[in-house]
Formats: sequence, structure tokens, C-alpha cells
Amino acid sequence: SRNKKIESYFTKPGVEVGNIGLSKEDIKTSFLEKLFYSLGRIPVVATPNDLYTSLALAVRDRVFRKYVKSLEQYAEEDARGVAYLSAEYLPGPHLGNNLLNLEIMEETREALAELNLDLEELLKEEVEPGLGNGGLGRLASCYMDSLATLGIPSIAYGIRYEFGIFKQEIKEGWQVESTDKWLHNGNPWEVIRPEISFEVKFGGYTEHTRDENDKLHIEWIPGSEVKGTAYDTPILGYQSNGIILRLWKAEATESFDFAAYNLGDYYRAVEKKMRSENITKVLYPNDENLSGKELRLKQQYFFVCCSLQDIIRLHLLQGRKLESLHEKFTIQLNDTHPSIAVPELMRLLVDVYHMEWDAAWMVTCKTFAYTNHTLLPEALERWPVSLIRNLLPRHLEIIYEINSRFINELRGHNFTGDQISRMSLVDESGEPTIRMAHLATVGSYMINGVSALHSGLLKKQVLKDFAELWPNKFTNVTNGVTHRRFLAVSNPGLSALLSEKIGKDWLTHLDKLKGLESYSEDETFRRKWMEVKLENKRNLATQIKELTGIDINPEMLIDVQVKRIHEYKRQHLKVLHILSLYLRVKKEKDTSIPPTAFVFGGKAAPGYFMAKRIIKLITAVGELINNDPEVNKILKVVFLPNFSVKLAQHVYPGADLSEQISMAGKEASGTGNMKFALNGALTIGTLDGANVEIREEVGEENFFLFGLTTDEVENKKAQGYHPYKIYAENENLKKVMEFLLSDELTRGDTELFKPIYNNLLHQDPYLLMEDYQSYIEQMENVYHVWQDREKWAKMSILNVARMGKFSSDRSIQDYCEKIWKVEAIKV
Ligand code: 475
Repeated sequence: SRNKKIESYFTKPGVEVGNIGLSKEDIKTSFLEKLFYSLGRIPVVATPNDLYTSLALAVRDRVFRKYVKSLEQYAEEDARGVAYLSAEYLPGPHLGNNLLNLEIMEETREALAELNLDLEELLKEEVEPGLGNGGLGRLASCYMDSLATLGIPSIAYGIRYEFGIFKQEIKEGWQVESTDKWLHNGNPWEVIRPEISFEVKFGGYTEHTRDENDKLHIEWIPGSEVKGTAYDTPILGYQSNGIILRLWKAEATESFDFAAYNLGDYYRAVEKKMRSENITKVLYPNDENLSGKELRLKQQYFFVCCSLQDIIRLHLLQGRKLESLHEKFTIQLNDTHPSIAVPELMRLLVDVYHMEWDAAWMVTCKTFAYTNHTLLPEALERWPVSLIRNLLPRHLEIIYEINSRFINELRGHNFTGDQISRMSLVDESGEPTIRMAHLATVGSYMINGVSALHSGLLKKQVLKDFAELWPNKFTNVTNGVTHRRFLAVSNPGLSALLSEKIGKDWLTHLDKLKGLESYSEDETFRRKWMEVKLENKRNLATQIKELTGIDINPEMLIDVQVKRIHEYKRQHLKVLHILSLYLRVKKEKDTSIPPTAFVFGGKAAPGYFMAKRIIKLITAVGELINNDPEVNKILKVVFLPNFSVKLAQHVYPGADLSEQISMAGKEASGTGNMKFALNGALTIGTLDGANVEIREEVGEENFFLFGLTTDEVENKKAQGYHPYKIYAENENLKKVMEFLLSDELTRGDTELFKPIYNNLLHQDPYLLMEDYQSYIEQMENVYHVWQDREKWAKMSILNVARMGKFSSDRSIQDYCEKIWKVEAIKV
């Protein structure tokens, strides 16, 4: 049936070029047009990638139509808009999401079926852009979905990394990294804009001269230059507008090879070109950790410089003056990664557009707002003064000037010397460094944390002095997730059940889920609920089998922890619990434990020794348990390789239990916690990040709480914490800990888990020993409730019904009201 003449595929006579209708026939026609005329393929020879690409192109046309409409309207209304600056994005696969947002999922499925093609197969073909590490990048993408859906005039800027986050494979139980060639098969979603490109300077020196009127002129004579070119990807909202994700790629400037070329030194010229392109080659894979590498600072400045030039271009295009920049644009800094934007905007306004310092500073401080995503000291960005001097000599001067004026202001407020040195942008305690969080804070009109707890701690810890100086500049915006991708697209079974009961309004108003509450008492509904969950668990079991070869019985309790591997997130606490169960089954012949599959997933930073050991520990425990016939009917342990947005979309719907077990005070918010609960998983967690608010919403009786609170953690540490003592006094814990060194687990390599063992016994910075008992006990309670599936189902329904607050639509509305003062313009 694939071997037909081209004409026979077009059922409509006289099909027109530029067909963008939404009917089944229109989609079929466009799909074939793309296959024939954009790719030059006929069905018999078309590869799966050709078929996927044709469909993607057909869908992209429709997405662009919506985008162009939004743009027209935004321009017409001369609206105030948001520019979102983020070094990372994790959009996930575009195709399914765009089909949902265009409301053509079924039409497309049928159109393809008539051509003997399966939509699901084509969806699988898409390689996602892995342009981020984890939470922060994914949050940026959720926000784009909501900005588009709500009709907020906005543009998102970032970096078009040629290699995204590394691909993770598990070999002999260890993480092995390889490069992510996400562009290998082409990228049908992006459009290059060769005419939107800007020059970016690096290095060199500055020249200070005075003119005849004694006015100071400063010129930056760079040592090198590169060009940034825009690549645009349209992001469509649900039933509504579209916005652009504009990513910059580094290239050599036109003149790059001039001198060398004329001298006939072709190779030297090309080498220079390659050096320029290095800037956007690869994403740094450190989540919540500094790399401190020059190339990373280059990446940050590169994308900030291009983005600010573009914003200014857009502003001037409308015939406006730069003095009003802050009235038309607000620029959101996604963490400090783009915070070099503060001195860069000052440089552009003062040096390039000749504004007076005070006027320029007023515009700058009213333009930026800054979101902090982490309090971990090792993640707070600091750049050595020497590095900035070499790479961005003019910016260093500007930072010093900002700092000296700021310090004068502090003196005016009678701040003490201690306070002043704590608050200074320059840390002179060791090698002088610039504290980027301070720079972002001084240069912004608003600063926010990402959950109520985190925003509170931000004011109490990292930015304490600043919060005292400017109490009104600090606020909270609790994170949210897009329920369109993480429920409607990824969990069609549950979505259909929801819509059947409460209608489809929840797609744009997640609060409508409240309407489900009363059905938790309805037995028939509960049965349907459990059937949907079981189906999703079967799907997850299939994924697990495909990816790991491990068989999971879908009836088991599926207990999941997926997130970056980090000691503060305490994946190893989960492992200690699993080992305690293993010992019960194995040594005490206790078969009363409900069958459970423990599923882990997440990447470790390639240079993070302990995180990589923790992965090896998980897989070693898996090897032991999964291959032991005495145990493997009751317990299974799985490590899913290469966790990604695509894989996540199978994981959340299939989970029964969500592990959110970080030490209190460390997880700024978490967003996986929200995705699990939205899909009907119950949570076991500490009072950390947004867990606090999730528990508040779903009710404490529907949440499995354990562990110390943030205050208790602080007190414990202040009193002097002795993990060894806890270990010595808890027989069960002792056995579990000793098992880490056993031959059974380590196969004779007794050194294998010593680093983890020693760390827990003698330092234990994240209080695993302290929280162990409380965790074990709460897990017993989980099992107790699990035995009563009706009760479990009730709790699950109530969790979903009460998740309204955690839509990213609500977060974006909060940003609009509390920070941006921007209004929606719906097409
Ligand atoms: C928090 N990443 C989550 C999420 O707000 C929170 C830091 C330095 C360099 C590279 N990446 C980072 C983060 O700091 C990060 O992802 N933070 C996370 O942001 C969104 O939900 O609790 O850990």
C-alpha cells in the first residue's frame, strides 16, 4: 500500500499550496506534500525519520500561523512584554504537545492511519532537545507553555548548544557518558534567522579619553569577536497564542579570516573559525555546582550580549527611546547564569548609546528581575576577578563602579563595616571574586525564590542583609508545571476520565480539578481510577523491560525517585530502606512485605564522585535483589538509564509512590513532586521546598511525612551532630550499614562503597542517619495504606483534585501580578 503513484495520495482535487486547515484531509495532504516536496521522498523509500519530519513540518506550518497572528496583535497593541533569559531549556518532544495544543491529535492519528501509519510510532522518532540539566531548565520550558497559553507578550532567549546534556548509559552498573547529538537527524522545529545576528566581543582592553568638554569616553578594544545568529523555535500555547524560543549559535564573524586568508594561511583562518564556534558547542553538565570554567562565562556573556542587543533592536524598531526600555520590557534572569546582563546593559546604555550613568542605572534597575533557584553554597556563582578582567575588561570596571556606588549607599544607611563586606559585590576574603547573586540582586527591581519555604530561607540566609535593606524587593513565586504536557499529553487515560467527569475546562483552569473531590467517595469511579493507573503501570513496565531487560509485575507498588543524583536529594536514603527490606526477606524470611518495584532515574554530573558511586550502589543492590529468587517476587530495583523529558512522560503516569526525600532546607522547590501528584501518585516526603505547599493543599492525611524540619536540622547541626552515635544505637540501621561493605553486595570489592559508608558514619552532611528511623516507619505506614486499595485510591483522587495550585499557569499569573506588571493579550 506504500507503493502508489503520488497523485493517488491526494484525495481532494486541486489541493492548494499553503494548506493549513485542521481537518483530517488537510493534515493528510500537508503531510504528503512535506514528504514529497520538502524532503523529496516517496513512501516506499521513506525512513521513519522522513515520516516524522514530514509530519513535524506539516504541524509547524500550523504552529507558525498561530504565532504570526499573536505577533501581529502584540505589535498592534504595543504591549509591555517579558524577555526570559535562561542558559537552559528542556522543552521535551514538540510534536505531541503541538498536536494537543492545536487540538488535532485525533485528526492526525486518523490521517496517518489512512496511510497505514501509526502516530505513536512517529512520536517515538522525535529526539528531544536536551538543552538543560534538570529542574531549572524544565521550569523555563513549563513557563514558556504557560506564557503562550495565557497570551503574555514574551520572548525566551537561550543558547543553542550543539551537544546538549550527555547521554547516560549504564555499563557494569556505572554511569558512562556520551555526547548528545540531538541535531543529527535535523531539527524540523527551528528556523534560522541569518539576518538576526549580533557581534560579541571578548578580551582586549579599554581606552579612557576626555573630549574638549572634559567628558569621559570609554572604548572597549576587544581581543576577539564572534557572531551570534538566532535560531527560532515556535512554542504554541493551548488553543491560543504562540511565542518564540530564540537560541543563539556562535559563529566566526564575516571578517574572521581576512588577515590570515590574505597571507595564505588558510588553516590558521579556519582554526579561528572553529574556536569561535566552540562557544555554543556543549552544555556544562553540572547541576547545582560551579564549573568555574572560562568557557562557561563566555557562554553566559555571549547569549546575554546577543539577547540584549536584540531587545534593544526590538525596542528601537517601534520608534521608542531607550529611556523607556523598562516600560516596554521586563527581563527575567533565570538564576544568576545571565546576571552579567546587569553590567552589559549598563555598557550598552552608557558606552554605546551615550546615556548618563544615573539615567542608565535607573533604567537597568527597573528592567531586571531575578529568580534564585538554589541555596546550596557550591551552586552560588562567583567568578574570579582575574577571569572577568581578561574576558570582559569593561564589565569589570562597570561592576566596580556599581559596587562603589552601592557601598556609598550602604554607608549612607549606617551599615557596619562587617555588613558592608558581607554585601559587597566583590568577595575579598581569598582570591577576589564577584558574587553574581549580589550583582543580580543590586541590579534588579524584584527578587524571588521558588517556593514559600525557599523564599523565606533566601531572606534569612543567602540574601539576608539585602532583604533587610530592601524588604519590598523580595517576594515568592511558587513553581508550577504545565499540566498540558504532564497530564493531557502524557496521560491520555487519566485525562479522558477527568474530562468525562468534569469536562475539559481543567486544560486551561487546573483548579477545576476540585470538582473531582466528591467522586473519591464513588466506588465505580474509584474502580475506573485504579484501572487507568494499572494501564499506565503496564506501559511503564513495558518501558522498563525495553530499557533494562527487567520484568516488573504491574500489580506491584511502583515506588519512584527520578531526579538528578545529588547527596542532598538522598537517593542513598532510599537505598538504605531497600536494604532493610532485603534483609528482612532474606534473613528473617519475612514475606509479608507487599511486592514493590523501586524505580530510580537521573544523571550524575560527570565529575561528581559520590553521585556516581550512588548510581553504582543502586545498580549493585538491583543486581543482588533482581537475581535472587528468594527475594525477587517481592522486591525489584530498577535504574532507568538516560532520564529525560520523553522518558519522564512515561514514568509519572505509572508511579504509585513519589519519593521527595531531600534534607529539609535544601530542595528549593522541586517540580517532579508536582508532576507525580498530578498523575495520582501519593508522596512520601520531608517538609522541604514545595512539598510543604503540596501537603497543605492535599491535606496532611493524604501525604506521608517524615524527617526533621528545616529548623530542627539547623538546631541539630548547631548542637553538634554525631551520626556514628545514631548508627551505634540502632540495631537495624547498623545491619543495613554493615551490609554496604558485605561481599554479597560488593562481590569482594570491599572498597566499593566505603566512601559512602564512611561519609555517612562520620560526616553525614544531609542527616541520613538522623532521618533513617522516621523514614522507615513512614514507609511502613505507606505499606499499611497500600494494603487497603480503596483507601489508596481515595487519597490518590484527592491528591489530583487538589493540585490546581501547581499549574505553571498560576505561577505565570503570579509573576505577572507580583513582578512583571504585564497583561495578557489573547488572540
Ligand atoms: C532546584 N541548576 C529545584 C528548580 O526552580 C527547583 C545550577 C547551577 C548550574 C546549573 N544548573 C543549576 C539549579 O540550580 C537547579 O536546577 N535548581 C532547581 O531549580 C526550579 O524546583 O528545587 O534544585
